[in-house]
Amino acid sequence: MAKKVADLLVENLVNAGVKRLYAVTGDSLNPINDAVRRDGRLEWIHVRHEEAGAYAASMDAELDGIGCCMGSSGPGHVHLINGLYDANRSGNPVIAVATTINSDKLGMDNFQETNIVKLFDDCSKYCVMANTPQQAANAFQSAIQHAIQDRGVAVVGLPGDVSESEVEHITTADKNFYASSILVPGKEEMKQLAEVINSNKKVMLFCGHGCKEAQKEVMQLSEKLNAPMGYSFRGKIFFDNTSNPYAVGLNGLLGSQSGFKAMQEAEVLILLGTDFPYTDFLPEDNTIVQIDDKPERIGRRAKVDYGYAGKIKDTLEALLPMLDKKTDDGFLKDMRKLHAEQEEKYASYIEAKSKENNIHPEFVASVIDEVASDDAIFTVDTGMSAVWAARYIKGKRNRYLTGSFNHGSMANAMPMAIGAGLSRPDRQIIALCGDGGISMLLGDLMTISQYKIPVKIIVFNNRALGMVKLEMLVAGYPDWQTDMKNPDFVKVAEAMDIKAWNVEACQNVKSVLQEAFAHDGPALINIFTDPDALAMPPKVSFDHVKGFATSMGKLMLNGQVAEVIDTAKSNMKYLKELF
Ligand SMILES: Cc1ncc(C[n+]2csc(CCOP(=O)(O)OP(=O)(O)O)c2C)c(N)n1
Ligand SMILES: [Mg+2]
Repeated sequence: MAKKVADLLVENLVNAGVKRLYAVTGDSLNPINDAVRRDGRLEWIHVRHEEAGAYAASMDAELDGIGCCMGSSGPGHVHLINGLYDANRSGNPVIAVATTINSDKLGMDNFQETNIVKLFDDCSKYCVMANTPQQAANAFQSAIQHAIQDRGVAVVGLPGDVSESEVEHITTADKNFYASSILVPGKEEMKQLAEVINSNKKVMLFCGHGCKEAQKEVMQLSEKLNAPMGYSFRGKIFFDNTSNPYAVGLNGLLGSQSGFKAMQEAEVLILLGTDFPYTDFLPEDNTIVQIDDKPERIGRRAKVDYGYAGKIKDTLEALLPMLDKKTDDGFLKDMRKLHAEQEEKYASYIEAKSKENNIHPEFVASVIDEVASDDAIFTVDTGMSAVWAARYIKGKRNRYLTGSFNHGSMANAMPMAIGAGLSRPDRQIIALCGDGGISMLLGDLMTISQYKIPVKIIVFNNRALGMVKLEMLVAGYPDWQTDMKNPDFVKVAEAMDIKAWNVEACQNVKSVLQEAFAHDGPALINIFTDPDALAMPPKVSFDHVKGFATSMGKLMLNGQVAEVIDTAKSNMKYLKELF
């Protein structure tokens, strides 16, 4: 029986497990809008900016295995780009439907025309232009299958006239397959891996997001080897909890001395499911093992000696019985001691005195950690809130934390919270936003309001692009164009029918957060934080650098500050020593 292409698309999406899509309707997207409405099984979330929709779809995919967003002709789908980059780089299967002008008009620089394949090429794993109804019918199943199996974005370019046309005969499967397999290194490789570990004393594990399904096995490995366990930002929420006796912290720009040192001092460093990009923080002289289910990643960041293709869970299950128990826990104890000192140092930053409207963000983050539920889902903006989350948000029972950790885009936390809120209505969703970040996609607070998504939006309002401010000062630039005049975020939220609170004083942080978290509906908490809070390097006071940069009126490198700036700029060595 003949079927409309738009109806077939809806059917494919439903059969693949898609529950909702994010879009702004219009022109060539209208036939799909109509098909979704008539079918009734997909939820249509009308976002205010398509970029927010792409982030939200990415979050659906991260939590539920698949997500979907759509953009209408030209500017409509161009707006998806940044969120799709983020999804694609995070390994989140997202189907993006970019509808476009009628097929007979394509290729002649017509109104709202883009070259879809060229446009999305760099932010997708698969991109197909459905030029005819039959091609569209074939492309849907294939695009979804690519997104699932290649773990990324698949884009379908779909002219409006094609959507409205009918197809007679469908040759593809009418469903998609979440095909998974056991993935372990070969027999000889497993023997070699066990031998490397058994023949060395000091082993350290460094765990990334690839350990998500292997938390139990990673813990068993640490236990068997008395191995300190470090983690990347994407891996931290699975292991960074106070009851983990092996945790030694993060490494990298947001990391700690213990996370860094353990890596340097281990005889064997095992990188587990991590594509940790900060090569400056990785050691060069010890033996490095890397295991990843995407073997193309092996060796690209570090001087890896042994590389293996395997899922972390499968590989560790097979490996554990092949390993000898290590009884010497000296290395672990030393690193844990260092870790405890580091945690104490972080705790001392919380206690620093806050002035009115200059609440220490470290304190705020620690209170969030304290009052959030044990299975909260946190989304964090790129900027200083990521630093505070890295340091103060702990794993607890079943928490999850995510952000734009690969793409590094601002404004991600609020739209990601939209996706998390819709796909996990049973969980507490907390977005840690910068004031710069929330300003960027502010209109989508209205999406939260319209669909009554009960997320908690916390704005770290430091009236500045704080991270860039710091970055400029450390690099020796006077900070310029980093301050912001902000709207009254509480009034903005209230105008949008979102309950909101201002917090100007330290002593109110906890009670307001508790009240907002208990509120049965969306909430925004605008916290006036210290714009001069210093995240790194920890030994350099912000006033030092600021005084130097501004009072001179021009750059004069001298004394300690010159040394800091010079070294930080040239090779990060100084930063490393500070840790
Ligand atoms: C879309 C985008 N634009 C610019 C940047 C560069 N950048 C990174 S962090 C940052 C400042 C963020 O400011 P804010 O959201 O206020 O957070 P804060 O650091 O002050 O906590 C900027 C401009 C980016 N990462 N992404
Ligand atoms: Mg800011």
